[in-house]
Amino acid sequence: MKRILTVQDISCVGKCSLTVALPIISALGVETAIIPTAVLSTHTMFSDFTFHDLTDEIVPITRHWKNENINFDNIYTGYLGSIEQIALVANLFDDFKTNDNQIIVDPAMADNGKLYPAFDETFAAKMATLCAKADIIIPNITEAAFMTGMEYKESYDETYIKEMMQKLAGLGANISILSGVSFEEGTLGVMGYDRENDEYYYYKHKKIDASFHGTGDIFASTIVGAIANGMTWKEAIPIAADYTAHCIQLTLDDKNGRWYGVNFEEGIPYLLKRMGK
Ligand code: PXL
Repeated sequence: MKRILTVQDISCVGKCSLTVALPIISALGVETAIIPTAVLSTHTMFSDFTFHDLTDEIVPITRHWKNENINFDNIYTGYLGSIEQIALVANLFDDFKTNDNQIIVDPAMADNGKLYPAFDETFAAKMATLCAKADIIIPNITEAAFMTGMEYKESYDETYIKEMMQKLAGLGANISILSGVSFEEGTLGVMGYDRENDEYYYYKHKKIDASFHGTGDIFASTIVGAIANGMTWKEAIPIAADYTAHCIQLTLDDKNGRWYGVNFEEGIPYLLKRMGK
């Protein structure tokens, strides 16, 4: 069995970060070790959320693992609680990188043109330095704009997106996977770029007109689970994009739902089928 490590917060209610990554990656048959970066009562789109920082735990946890010779087939980071945590996670990458494993960074910090409440531009610049240490990065367009210094646009053409892919590649990771890319009304997709082979790959599906929290985490977790299962990034993209869209549709279909995130749970059988499991 493959073992990955994911480093992100626990939002106790809200269906994002670890409460999404753990079940999805585990369902794909991959052992999922965690480092919780913080415990929050809810994600930060609620008001008055509590926040308990766990920065001080990161070094003791990783030191223990080093002593036990524990290693990981992939290391996947998401929402990090502070600039200090970014520096500690960069050290963690140095400690646990091998010739065979891949580091995957979702710079979860912004959406719809805006940084999440806890972050500022200094944080975004520091996150760009973490992306430099990754093999694969999975930003959305807002996060990419903050990290590349490009203007955030809601309507754009292929030239804008390709420039963004080049600038993302310039941060240092070999594979960049940009979510939320739409070139025409009614469709939404994902643009991937492989720097080594100078190769673009675009995948699109029907756009569902609804926006929910945690969908970026579902998308990134599925990419990680698929890659841990031996898929290439290009094989992983359609499955992750379609599964995310499927979960959004399931959420909309349940008229009585009290949704804080999307219904990824009832979509798991679909995901397993798509994975050939
Ligand atoms: O889904 C990203 C995310 C993760 N963790 C926390 C968040 C968010 C988005 O708002 O607030 C705490």
